[in-house]
Amino acid sequence: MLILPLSMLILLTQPPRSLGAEMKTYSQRANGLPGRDGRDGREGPRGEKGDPGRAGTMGLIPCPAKSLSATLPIPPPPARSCPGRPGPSSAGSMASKSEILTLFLVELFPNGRAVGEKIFKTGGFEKTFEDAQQVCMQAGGQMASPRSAAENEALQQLATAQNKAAFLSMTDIKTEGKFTYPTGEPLVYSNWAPGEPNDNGGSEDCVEIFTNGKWNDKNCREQRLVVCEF
Ligand SMILES: [Ca+2]
Ligand SMILES: [Ca+2]
Repeated sequence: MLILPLSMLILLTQPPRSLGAEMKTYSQRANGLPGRDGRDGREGPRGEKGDPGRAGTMGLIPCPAKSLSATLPIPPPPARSCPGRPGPSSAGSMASKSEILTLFLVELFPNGRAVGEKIFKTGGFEKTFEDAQQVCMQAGGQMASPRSAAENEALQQLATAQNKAAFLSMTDIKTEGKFTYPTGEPLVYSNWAPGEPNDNGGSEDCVEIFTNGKWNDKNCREQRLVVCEF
């Protein structure tokens, strides 16, 4: 009879702490899992204006304009880079000379002609021999002195283009009948028209070239087309 009261005594004397812990565990198992995240909220108000950015890098330097580009069909340079300088090779040098020659011939057209190393150019106006001499000298040249058929033909073309006879540099002022260049040297080439020179009226000491290329001695005070040579 003593056993039962003892077991009851043990049961009654269990610490109350363990019973509270068991109840707490039960309580946790009874709650649900955390729910899913909610939807995003509405857009907030506009922020303040930001600071200005840093300075950008320097742009490309524009290509220098080509001379005579306005009169020649030279294509515009590439938009993003400038053409480089001609290289030191012989091919680059020849291309450059060719370009210079083209510009030179364009500059002469239509009032100039290049024959060998000589250049003839007319101002398109007429003057007396003395005035023509001065005009050509002031331009750094002298009056036309054709010394070959090729040079004479170039002068004929200029006279034909202007439809005017032109004065040449030679005269027989010093000795009648003996035509010389301004240097005093006698003629090395001539293309006289039939019956010329005739010193008509005893007063023809200058020379004109007709549009057909033939020469005639003429009075120096007449006015003829000015053609200089350089
Ligand atoms: Ca004469
Ligand atoms: Ca004559």
